[in-house]
Amino acid sequence: MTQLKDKLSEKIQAHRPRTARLTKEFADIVIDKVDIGQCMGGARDIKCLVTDISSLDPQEGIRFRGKTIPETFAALPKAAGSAYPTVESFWYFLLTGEVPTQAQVDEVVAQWKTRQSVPPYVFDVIRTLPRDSHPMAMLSIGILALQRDSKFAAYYNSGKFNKTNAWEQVYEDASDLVARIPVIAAFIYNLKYRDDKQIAIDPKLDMGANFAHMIGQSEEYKDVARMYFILHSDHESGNVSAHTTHLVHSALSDPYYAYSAGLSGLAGPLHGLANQEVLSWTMKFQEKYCKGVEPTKELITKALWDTLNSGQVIPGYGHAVLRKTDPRYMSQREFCLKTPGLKDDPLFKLVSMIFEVAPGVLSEHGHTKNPWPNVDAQSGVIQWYYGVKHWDFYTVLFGVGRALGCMANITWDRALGYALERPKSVTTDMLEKWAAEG
Ligand code: FAM
Repeated sequence: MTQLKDKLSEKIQAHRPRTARLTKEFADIVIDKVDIGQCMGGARDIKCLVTDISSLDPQEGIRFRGKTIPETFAALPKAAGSAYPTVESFWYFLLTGEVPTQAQVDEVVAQWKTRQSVPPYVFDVIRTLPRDSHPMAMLSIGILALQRDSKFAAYYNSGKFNKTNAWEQVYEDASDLVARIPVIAAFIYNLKYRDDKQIAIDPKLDMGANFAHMIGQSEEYKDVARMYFILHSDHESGNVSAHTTHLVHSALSDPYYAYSAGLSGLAGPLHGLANQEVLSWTMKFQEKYCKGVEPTKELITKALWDTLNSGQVIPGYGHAVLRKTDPRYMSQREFCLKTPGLKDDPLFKLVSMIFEVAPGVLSEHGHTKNPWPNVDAQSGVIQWYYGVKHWDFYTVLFGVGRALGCMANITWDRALGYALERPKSVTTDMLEKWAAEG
């Protein structure tokens, strides 16, 4: 047992009586009601999922294990010589809710080194795909290919399956998956955009630093990777990628099946693909409106209206839950403002100008409930500045980070024995009958 698994086991034992009591003694306490609008409108806001990994307040934004983003960054041990924590320290924190000591972080870093080697057949499978396949399809397929090695699936098939201990095998798969996904992502990046010039893992580096190294990036990018993966990790469990992962795992499909499905959801333009769409929108804007002229607020306003009038959404703006500027947006903006060079970068200035104009345009348009920017409105700018200019790769970066939250969630799902998910459907006839009855 590692210190992390030990601590997790202790936390799980302490938590189990709480959920058992809720199920046994309070199952019929009503906490919400469902109206026809929610039934037709994507189950928005219905309180029927449980997670303790993170929680999302519409005004304040995300808290990881009770801590805001600045509190999380301040509390966790930092990578050597860096202002940001290692991803490994964050993983310990997400799983257990406790801030690890440096020794506990070092153990996770060492553990991930033993887990991160990806079987060669996974690379073969990805290599077989047409080179112009979307990198998210490649990533989802790569994760799915790893299913052959699932310890949870092997345990289920062993004939000794025991519900109480099953979480341990989910934890093993989850730990392998989070250690391996950056290696697969770096392979895809090099395959598609660096003429297949692959770079070997550096066993001395933590996860974020090693990812930067593997895609041939600069020293400064190491903190970008750490920050990016942590910020994108979790956003409650009702968003498409987290919910899909939870749903698929609720059928006892192993973590590889579950996260491959989650990644397929993340690849949608209303979800994780928005970060690529933001860059694409901004570049098209420059191309169409700014040939030889500086962007102005008037030009941006015109471009935003043109987009809305053509029936498209403004990517990077709006949110299903948030009702103010996403603190993940602000955290990345602060990174830009404190990074010499980046704060004067023309693309950052343009995105900042869009931030000044878009909320007003969206409010006047009057459709969206939230005219403020979300995480995706800012993230591409940083990648672009550091030379990661293939924006169809941006959602892959999101997917590497989101693995942390999804894997922490399903480890706890199994530990607490959460049920097979099976909401009830109704027909239009039923809804019309209830509508007529008032
Ligand atoms: N531009 C134009 N219209 C928008 C809009 C935007 N950015 N955001 C919402 N709307 C419209 C929406 O299409 C809907 O229109 P209709 O009534 O005509 O169908 C109306 O406003 C009400 O939508 P809502 O209740 O405010 O938002 P939803 O909860 O339905 O959808 C989002 C939430 C995020 C899908 C939506 O705001 C959107 O499409 N945003 C642009 C895409 C984007 O940035 N996605 C990334 C979200 C991010 F946080 C993530 O998951 N990574």
